Amino acid sequence: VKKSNLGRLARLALAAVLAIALAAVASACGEKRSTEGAAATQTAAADERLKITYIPKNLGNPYFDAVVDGLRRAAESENYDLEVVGPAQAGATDQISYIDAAVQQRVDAIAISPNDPDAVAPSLQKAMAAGIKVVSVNSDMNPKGRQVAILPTDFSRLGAFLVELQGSVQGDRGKFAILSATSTAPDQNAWIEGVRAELESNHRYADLELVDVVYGDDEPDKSFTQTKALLTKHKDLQGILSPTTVGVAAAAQYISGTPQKGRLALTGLGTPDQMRKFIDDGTVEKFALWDPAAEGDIAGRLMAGMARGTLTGRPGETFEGPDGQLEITPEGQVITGPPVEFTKANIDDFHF
Ligand code: RAM
Repeated sequence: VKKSNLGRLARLALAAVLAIALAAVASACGEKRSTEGAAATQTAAADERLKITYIPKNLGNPYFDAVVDGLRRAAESENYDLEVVGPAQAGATDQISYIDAAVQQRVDAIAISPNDPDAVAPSLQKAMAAGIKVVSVNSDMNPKGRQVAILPTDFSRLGAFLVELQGSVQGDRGKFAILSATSTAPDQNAWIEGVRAELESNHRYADLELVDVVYGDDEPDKSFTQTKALLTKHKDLQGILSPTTVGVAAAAQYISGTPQKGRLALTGLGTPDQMRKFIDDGTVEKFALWDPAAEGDIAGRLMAGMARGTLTGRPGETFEGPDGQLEITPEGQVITGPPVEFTKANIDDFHF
């Protein structure tokens, strides 16, 4: 064998070894891919304990703690372990690393309260491609990123509801501003749009004027400062509507220490536990919310059913919720329930 042939043989041998190695890697990948593919259609056994991850907008917000209570309630009957992870702040891209980590851990399902309708969608698409069930909780998002969206209430009616609430505390007239959460929050933005539509279309509110929308980012300090700034900027402001539990509590905190207490018409969506003292001291006459735990409970039942293959998560499907039958709408949404108004008369009946 000539030297040159030796070299050629060596190269051939190396190529063969490489080919075998590559084939092995490819087959391993193929196996992995087919496992994933199988997971995408196959389901967990009826008695298997599932792993579910919930990613709230941010940690430390009592509203999402109540959603977690509902998810934990469902965990008992649905037999799953729940992990709650999320960012400290509710920025548009802050949840992505938590989604990716849940995919790495091969959880059975992910529930997320998205901080942005699109930013989280690509990571959630990867999760679904790996066979993980994905539901959006508290708002919808880009439908490519989720299978079902659990809405806390009927979004098509909430705008009118909030205007009626605001109108009722300021006599359907005068200027008011909105103190929202983050500027990208899909739930908040849908509701603000609904408020504007109602103001424009309903003659009853011809004298009620929305003059500003500001963002407290669901941070108490920033929401407090934004309230103060609103009152400085608009000397004739008569009301503030804050459709976020963090915002309305922080605004009440600020207003309660000013001569505007009891005069400025402040209302919004708050938790009874955070707002009780402001109802008691007259800073707020009334506010509203639904039961955040109910949507957590619904999400838990739905995800477990989808992971076990007893539910598909497709439009038109019905399933048993905590308070009766629920149906997935043609848009792939599940609507939890109507809002409740809280006043001095009933607030002590509610604890969350
Ligand atoms: C806040 C969040 C959430 C909203 C509730 C009412 O905690 O911003 O988006 O639904 O309040």
